[in-house]
Amino acid sequence: MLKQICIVAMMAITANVSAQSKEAKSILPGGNDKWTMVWNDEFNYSNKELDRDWISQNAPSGHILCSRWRENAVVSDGSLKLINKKEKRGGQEWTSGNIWSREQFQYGYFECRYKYAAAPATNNSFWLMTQGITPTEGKKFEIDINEGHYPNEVNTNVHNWSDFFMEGDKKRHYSYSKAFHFGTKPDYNIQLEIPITTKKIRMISNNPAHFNVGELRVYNVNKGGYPDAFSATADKDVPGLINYVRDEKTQINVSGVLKPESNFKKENLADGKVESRWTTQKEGEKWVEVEFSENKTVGCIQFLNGWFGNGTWQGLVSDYKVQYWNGTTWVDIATFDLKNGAYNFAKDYHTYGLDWTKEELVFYFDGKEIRRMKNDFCYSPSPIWLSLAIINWSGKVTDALDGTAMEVDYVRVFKRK
Ligand SMILES: [Ca+2]
Ligand SMILES: [Ca+2]
Repeated sequence: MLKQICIVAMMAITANVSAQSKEAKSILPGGNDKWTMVWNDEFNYSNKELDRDWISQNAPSGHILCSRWRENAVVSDGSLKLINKKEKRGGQEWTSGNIWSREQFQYGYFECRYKYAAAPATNNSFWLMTQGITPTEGKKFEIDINEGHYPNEVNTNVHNWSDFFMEGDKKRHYSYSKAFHFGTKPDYNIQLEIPITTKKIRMISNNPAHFNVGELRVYNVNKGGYPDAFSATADKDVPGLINYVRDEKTQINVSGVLKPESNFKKENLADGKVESRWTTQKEGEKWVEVEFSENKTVGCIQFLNGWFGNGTWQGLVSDYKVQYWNGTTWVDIATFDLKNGAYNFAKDYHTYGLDWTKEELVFYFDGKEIRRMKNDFCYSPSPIWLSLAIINWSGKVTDALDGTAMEVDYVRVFKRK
């Protein structure tokens, strides 16, 4: 009898070990041996068991474009799916999912492995926010470990929800945000190994939101080389350079302008100033085409996109093609599409982490530190929140959202040994 029990127990242990070994391993700050896991959810259970450790919103949400319901949070095949649906409910046009843990946590390393919903206009969030308590020390707070925007954006924010100030007639709270646009950059420097001769060059993009271009430069074949794309004096930096876009006989045509009455006009593309920009229209394909008065032989094309604010580059283009006209058709010179590369966060799982101590808040992406700040007021226990939202500040809301899901492999909480 005893022997039988032992065998059953051993089998149970073996089964448990093999189930665990299928889970992805955490990568913890300073090495995994410094930490002990104190809470986790791997979502290895049936959908109805979700309610044991989590509470779901079941109501409209005035601040976003969807109501959120338990039906939109589904556990299956080892993961939690928060699902966007195009359906009228709670007075809103869309539904989605939002859950928070019954347990509250204070300090430790918080890690979540998830994929974004694969469409623009979504907020894919793993976050902490005080709820149901009035802090005895510090403030009511929100720490967004990541408010993820498809395909490549990570947004970290810390909000103070206790103190407010007036900005004109608007009541504002204090917040400290930093965004990361992985896989994109402001400066593109396309040097051609084999020069091309053409009358027309264009840059086209299906970027979901509007974007801007500070300068578009098309240079001759130049023995002396080419300037740094960021240089404020780029066109004069290297002897022998000719920027054909700035030739007065060159025509520039664009797909549109965000605000025609504003100063974001196409002429800014070739005024020699990196800080003056052409801003595209919001919708549809965006393009700029330059036509020379006669055939030119081109050795290098440069452009600058985005704008610098909050200590980081913002609004960087997610895809582009630079092409030339060969007399019959457009031919690619250089192409880029974030969706096809390593920085499409809807395609593969990534981990988002926070090392929260009384002294500091340190944010991690795939086990690497991306942001470190002093902790001035986040001293109270908080639930863990997993939330998907449809929003109007990260691209256009389209029917492509219907059925997309934020998929969570696990949430884990660790304490320092
Ligand atoms: Ca400019
Ligand atoms: Ca899992």
